[in-house]
Amino acid sequence: MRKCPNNMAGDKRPEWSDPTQPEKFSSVVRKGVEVKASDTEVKKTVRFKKKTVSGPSLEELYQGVLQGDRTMLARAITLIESNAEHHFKMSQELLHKLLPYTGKALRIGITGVPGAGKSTFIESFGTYLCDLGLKVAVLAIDPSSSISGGSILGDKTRMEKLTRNPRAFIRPSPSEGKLGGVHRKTKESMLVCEAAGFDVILVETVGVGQNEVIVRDMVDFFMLVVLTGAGDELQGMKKGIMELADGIFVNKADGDNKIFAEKTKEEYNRILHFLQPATRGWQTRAYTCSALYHEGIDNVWNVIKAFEKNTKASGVFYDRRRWQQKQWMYSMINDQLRMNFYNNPHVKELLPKFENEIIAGSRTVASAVELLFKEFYQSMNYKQQ
Ligand SMILES: Nc1nc2c(ncn2[C@@H]2O[C@H](COP(=O)(O)OP(=O)(O)OP(=O)(O)O)[C@@H](O)[C@H]2O)c(=O)[nH]1
Ligand SMILES: [Mg+2]
Repeated sequence: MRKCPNNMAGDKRPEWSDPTQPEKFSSVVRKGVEVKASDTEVKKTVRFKKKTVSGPSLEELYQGVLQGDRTMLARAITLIESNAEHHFKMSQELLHKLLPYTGKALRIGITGVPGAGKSTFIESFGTYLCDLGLKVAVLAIDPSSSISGGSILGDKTRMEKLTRNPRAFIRPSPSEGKLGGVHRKTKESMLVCEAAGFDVILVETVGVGQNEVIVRDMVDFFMLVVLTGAGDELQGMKKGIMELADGIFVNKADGDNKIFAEKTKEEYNRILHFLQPATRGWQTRAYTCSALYHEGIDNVWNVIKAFEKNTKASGVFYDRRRWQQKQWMYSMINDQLRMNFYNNPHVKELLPKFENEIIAGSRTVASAVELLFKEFYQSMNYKQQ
């Protein structure tokens, strides 16, 4: 019979084995192992450690942006667009460091009704500028994703060539949200692009709502892309928006439409003659172009360059930029006020309750507002003590 190995000492033959013929059985009953309570304790091992992806440091962002690193530029803009308080602080520090490198780009705002051809125009105009050796950044203030739905998606396909151009950088819009901040976010994104070395910044917005005014307040040249239309339509067009523009471009001046585009241009010029110009010393005029067929695009640039030369010589260019700094401050104050108010825990708690009461007709709007502010101010006083 083979001898059991050491560690099997204590093993027994099974009861049913024949003790007279032990060599016929190889089965054994192994002795159990005594286990202490402490051995059964499950060791705490963290199996799925949550990965914390730490973003680039302030210094990395600063250096990256100055070197024109696109990834860092995109990260810096993401930081600016974030609504988190610690991101806000970091983005402000970054801006403070970058500010000396800003201000050299030409800032151009582009607006027009949905379908006017803004995106196609930016593709054509942006590519034209890149071919001239300039670096072009495109930013968008775009509420249309909620109005016409998914126009950013459309833009990606309409700006395909520009998206692939190494001299261009395209960034879709920050979302509006209740706390606002679109003005600040776009303005600051623009400054970061300037620090990254972009020569021309194009800010696109759909011509609805308040956005034209916001863009007008942050650009040097503001252009309106329009379509051909009958005289009556032009008369009915909001005078306000025409008075914001430094140039009106009748797009889609191609094929059979060309002749109508020329007529529309004349019509616009007639109306513009009676309007207050947007920029002192500069007569806003209408022109035709075809974004799709790249016609008249060089003329757009000539108009803008002439505008720059004219307004820089008269000082209007610099006056406007100084005034815009002031506007930026007020816009930030408004953001801050809104953010403080809506993020206040007392306000947050009361708002939905008051909303329901107002809808049910059991509370007046005035009393809700009065109480909300009372709570807000009281909690502010409490904080200050
Ligand atoms: N014939 C012609 N079609 C054009 C021209 N420019 C744009 N289009 C067409 O007009 C349509 C709308 O163009 P977009 O560039 O998307 O217009 P948009 O103003 O950006 O529109 P939203 O993003 O919805 O506000 C597209 O089908 C374009 O191909 C042009 O110069 N000529
Ligand atoms: Mg578009």
